[in-house]
Amino acid sequence: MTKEHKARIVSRRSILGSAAALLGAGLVTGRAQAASIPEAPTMADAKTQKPWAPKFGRPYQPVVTLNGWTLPPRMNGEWKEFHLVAEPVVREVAPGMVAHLWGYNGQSPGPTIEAVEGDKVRIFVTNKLPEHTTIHWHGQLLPCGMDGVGGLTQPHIKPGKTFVYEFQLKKSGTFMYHPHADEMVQMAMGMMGFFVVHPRDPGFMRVDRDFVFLLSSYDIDPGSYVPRVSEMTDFNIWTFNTRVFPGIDPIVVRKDERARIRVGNLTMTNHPIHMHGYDFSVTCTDGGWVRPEARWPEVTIDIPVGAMRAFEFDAVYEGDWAIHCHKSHHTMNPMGHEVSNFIGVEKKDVAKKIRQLVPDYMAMGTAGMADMGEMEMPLPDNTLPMMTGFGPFGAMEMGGMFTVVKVRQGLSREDYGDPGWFKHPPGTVAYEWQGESQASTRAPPSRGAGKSMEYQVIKPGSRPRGNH
Ligand SMILES: [Cu+2]
Repeated sequence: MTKEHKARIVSRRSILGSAAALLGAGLVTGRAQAASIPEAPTMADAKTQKPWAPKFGRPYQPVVTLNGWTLPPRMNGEWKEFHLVAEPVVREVAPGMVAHLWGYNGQSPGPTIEAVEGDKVRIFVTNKLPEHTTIHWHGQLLPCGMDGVGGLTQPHIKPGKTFVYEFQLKKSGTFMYHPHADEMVQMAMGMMGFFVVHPRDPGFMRVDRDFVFLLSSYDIDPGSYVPRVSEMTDFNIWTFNTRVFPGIDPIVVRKDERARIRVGNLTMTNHPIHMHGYDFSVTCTDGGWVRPEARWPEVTIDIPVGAMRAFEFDAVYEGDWAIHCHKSHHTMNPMGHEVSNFIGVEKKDVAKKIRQLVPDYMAMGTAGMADMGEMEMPLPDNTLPMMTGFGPFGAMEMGGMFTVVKVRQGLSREDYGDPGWFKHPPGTVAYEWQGESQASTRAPPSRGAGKSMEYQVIKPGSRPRGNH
């Protein structure tokens, strides 16, 4: 555990009381009763924590959870033990707005569980919610009775009780966890987490940086704190790990490293995740790794509901590359969802009249909505601006499911901190046209750190190089 990780993780002993008190609840039986329940560390900080792996067990390259953290296990004989506490949490969705959700160990999403193929895991689940719950280990191959479907494969975990799940990890890959009890409410309230199983051979599918995040959505009315759980289609908060841009940390990659991004979708709709600047290979689904000959290239990967996709790229192009959901309403924050279209309508006089009745009234711009990105609108308490995020060139007009992949030369291997905005090499930024004389003095634009791109000249009748 790094010092930082340790400092941010809060011991729960003082909150939960002794393990003995929990054992007194009478639900932890048999093999587990011989030992005490492991600590259930908690986290209040919404910043991305550095990758972390325990000193014991098989070695692996840990993942980085975007605006999240990894749950430390403990070793008990041959079992790797974890303790998740299902409980109400307060999550900062972005500076200026908090949501009152349900999650695990102080956060929504819950901490990422990491272990290694072949590990025997024992996961204690304590229910501190006002209603019953279970946990389903989405994608894992396990005994049916460990599958976590309330009523079908186990009794529900009643409030105040602790259940134990025990299984051996059959295969490496990317999995999720979430309740299989009152799902409509519990998932709409933010109960979910990532479960990464690393390969037994640390050289298999090895990458230098490995990022994970979940897609989740909420319906929180401007000015309120708790999601409406009866909503089926009309959500207004679209998140990466229950954060919205500009509250989402950048994905920082050292130039020439190989990077993997794993995305799971626990919303009620699909999300086409688009990354700029690169083509990438889809290398893993929640069903397992994709064989090399079966991988396919993409610049946008559609993530279906209840599924996970991982893609990889060699970070050869420096820059600040946007990564976002391509459904444009998913890169908007709440105020964007009930705006009428006034393009082409001269509405100054109308707005003046409405403002006499509704003092804070502001209509969508006559030319579009871009002018709102720079406007400081009067907003109710605990509400995100509609479109936010300022870059080095002005307002980005992006919220929701959006962040930036920052590829930089000269970072240290452990450095995941925000390196600031990209310094573009001269002659590589789009510019305002100022007439013919200016054009003749400019060098042709190049991409990346001063290295010219190779252009292919295709003559009529010839076949382009590399055409399959
Ligand atoms: Cu989307």
